[in-house]
Amino acid sequence: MSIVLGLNRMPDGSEVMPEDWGGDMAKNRFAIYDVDGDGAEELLISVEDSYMAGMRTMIYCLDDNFQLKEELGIFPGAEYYAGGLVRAYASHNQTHGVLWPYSLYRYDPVQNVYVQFASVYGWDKENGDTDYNGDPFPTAADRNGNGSVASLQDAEGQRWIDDEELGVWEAEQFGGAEQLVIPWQAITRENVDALWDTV
Ligand SMILES: [Ca+2]
Ligand SMILES: [Ca+2]
Repeated sequence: MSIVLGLNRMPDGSEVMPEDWGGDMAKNRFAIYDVDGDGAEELLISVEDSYMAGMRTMIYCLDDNFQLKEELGIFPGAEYYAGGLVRAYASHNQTHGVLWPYSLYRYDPVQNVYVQFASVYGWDKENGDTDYNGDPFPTAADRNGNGSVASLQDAEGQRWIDDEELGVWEAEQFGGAEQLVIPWQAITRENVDALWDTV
């Protein structure tokens, strides 16, 4: 964390904030927390003061050689759940849906990384009758007839489901898992120095 703060470098050597950005490091956040539920703490670094394309939340663990290993890199603003589930929202919504597109990740303890297993976006017919490929609104999937459906992409491929079915599917994925409260702290000298008192 001293390197992130003092040298503006992420663990992979890339700049935390672009040099010409003139950002405020204290607007970025970090946390030490067992977010994946494997019993060991991870280092989370969330770069939020940057260009859109540079905004990212990274999760690192310590590998067997005490090197930081990347478990996940996503856009900031994700939700973290018990059992190693993450709902990562997309940086932009370029769909016809009010539903903000997101991907679901699950921690894989064998590979020691998060693996994306589903992605979702919505389509509200009132925002467009055809998609960007010119395909028509999938009326057959709109079972409740309210003009809203969702695209679900997972191991079974892509399919359209009703917006109500999405809620059922989501409940199955999460299984009532509790949303975690990540103890984020601003990346400041004071907070980083305080780490030495806790290790
Ligand atoms: Ca962990
Ligand atoms: Ca519907």
